[in-house]
Amino acid sequence: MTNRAYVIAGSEATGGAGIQADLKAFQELGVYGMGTITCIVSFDPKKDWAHRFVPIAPQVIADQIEAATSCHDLDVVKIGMLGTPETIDVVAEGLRGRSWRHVVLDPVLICKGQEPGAALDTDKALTAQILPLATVITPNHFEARTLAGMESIETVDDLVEAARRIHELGPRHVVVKGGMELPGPDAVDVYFDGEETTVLSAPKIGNARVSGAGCTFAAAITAELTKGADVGKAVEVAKAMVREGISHRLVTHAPFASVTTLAPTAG
Ligand code: PXL
Repeated sequence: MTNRAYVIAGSEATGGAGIQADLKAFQELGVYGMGTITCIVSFDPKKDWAHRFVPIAPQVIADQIEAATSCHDLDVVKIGMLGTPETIDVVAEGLRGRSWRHVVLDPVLICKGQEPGAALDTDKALTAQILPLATVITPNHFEARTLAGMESIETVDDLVEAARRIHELGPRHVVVKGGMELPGPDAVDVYFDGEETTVLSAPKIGNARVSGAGCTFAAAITAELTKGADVGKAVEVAKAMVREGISHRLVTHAPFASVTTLAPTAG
């Protein structure tokens, strides 16, 4: 396990999403993982599992980035939930301080439980500061609508249009995840590399969103890029892995199931 992958993301205390899912995906795909925690999310079972959100102090984030990047030669990083404009400032500065072969951005836009006003500032800061540094971005349906400025995304053509618009914001590789949100029997993702569009389609499993699927998807892409795969191949492996993880999801006491992190089986 000589390939090293890095993630800067939030902790999600139930283990389904966030940096917990990221590090499990890294391990499962055979890369050595290390992480910088940006915030701590603890769902509240007394309040319908609402998000309790605590940001980590910016200096502590800077310290973690310093420790990880001084200890290891890293050239691929995944960015997950950041959560506040202050966090975005310090992470953007950390990223700018070195050259990356790939920055994989899962643009986690709004966390329930945050002040709506603060979330708006956070979305703006993410778009202004982190998006231009990303080489790969993996927005879900809601994030794609927000970033592309589209009122609705209902068809595969809409997904393609969203991917093209988001590409113009900077990232060379855009994967828009249709997930459960598009009508029809298939979960459809669209990958656009600036020239070619690839539609990835697989039958939906169940009819509910599964916690941690997006985190695992971007983490798996990151792990594969670390090992030298090209983005198209990395996206394929990630889609297969999330499918496997959704079919083996954990039923929990919360109203959502949690993805498990299993390497895709051959074939
Ligand atoms: O799945 C999005 C996500 C990412 N990161 C953290 C989270 C969540 C959703 O709850 O808590 C830390």
